Amino acid sequence: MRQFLTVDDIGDIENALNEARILKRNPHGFSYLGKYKTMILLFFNSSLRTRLSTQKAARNLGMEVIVLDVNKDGWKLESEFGVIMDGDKPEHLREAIPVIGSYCDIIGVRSFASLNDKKADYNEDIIMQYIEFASVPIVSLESATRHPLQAFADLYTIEEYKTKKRPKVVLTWAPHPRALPQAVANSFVEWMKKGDVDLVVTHPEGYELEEGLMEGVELEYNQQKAFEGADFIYAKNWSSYSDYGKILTKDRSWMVDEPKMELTNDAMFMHCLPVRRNMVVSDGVIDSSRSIVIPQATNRVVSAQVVIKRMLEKL
Ligand code: SN0
Repeated sequence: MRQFLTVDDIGDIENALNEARILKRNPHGFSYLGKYKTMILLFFNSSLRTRLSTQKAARNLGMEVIVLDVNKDGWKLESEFGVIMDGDKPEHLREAIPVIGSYCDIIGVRSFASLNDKKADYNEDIIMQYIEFASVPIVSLESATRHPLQAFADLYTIEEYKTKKRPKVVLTWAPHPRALPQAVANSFVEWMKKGDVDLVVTHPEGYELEEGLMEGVELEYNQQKAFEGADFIYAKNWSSYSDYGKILTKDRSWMVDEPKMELTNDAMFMHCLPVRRNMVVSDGVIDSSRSIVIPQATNRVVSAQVVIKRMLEKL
C-alpha cells in the first residue's frame, strides 16, 4: 500500500476487518516489521486521538516515530506553485516533502480543508503533493475531504458492538459553533457503504454531502424519522458543501438527546471526538451506558496499525 486516503486504498473490507481483529488480539505480533524503520507524523492542525493512536500503532509495529507540529516547529510552508515567495512562508512543500521523505519510511499528514476553495479541497491539492513528491508511502491523518483512519475504526467498532448481521446505522448532522470540514462525514459514508450496514443520513436542507458519495444512500431530512429503529447513532457536525464551508443553521433542536434516543432500537451512540457537549449531544446521552465513544477512540490504534503494517510489508 503506497497511500491511504480513501476506502478504495484498503481493498477488500472483510480482509481489513479480519486483520484488525488479529492485531487487536496480538498488538505486538508483528513488531519485527518496523525494526529500524521510522514514521514521521506531520500536523498542520490540532490532534489528540490521531496523534497518540498513530504513534502507538507504529510503535506496536516496532517503528521509531517522529512527530512534527508544522505550524509551531517548522518553517511556514508554501503550497502554491509559481508564486513569488516574498511573504511569510520561507519554504516550499516542493523541497520540504522530499526532505522529510528522505528521513523516514512512511509519512502521516494531517491537513484540514481550507473551507474557502472547494475545488482545491475536493481535488485534495495538498495531500496529492505529498503523494507526488515524497518517495515514501503517505497515510492521511485527515485530509481536506476524508478521515479514513477514523472511518475504518468506526466500521470496526460497529462490527464489534452490533447484535444483528446488518444493523441500521444513522449519521446525523448536529449543530456546532464553528464551521467544520465534511471529511469525517464523507469518510463515514464511504466506509459504511462498503460495510454490512443499512446507512441513513439525516441533516437539515443545505447540508447535502457530495452527490457521488451519497449515491445509493438513504437521505431522510426528518431527524426523528431517521432515528426510528436505529441500532447506531453517529453524530457529527459539518459545514455546507453546496454553499461551501458556510454555517447555514445552528438549530439546537438537532442535538442528540435522550427523547430522540428513545425513538431508536436502544441504539449505541458514537462520535469521532472531540465533541461539544450539550451542543452536539446531551450529557445524558454521551454519559449513558449506550455511549461507545471511548471504545471507538480506542479502536483508532488498530485501524492505524492495519494500514501501517500493510505499508511496512510492501517497503
Ligand atoms: C475536526 C473535524 O474534521 O471535524 C476533527 C475531527 C476528528 N474537528 C474539529 O476541528 C472540532 C473543533 C471544534 O472546535 O470543536
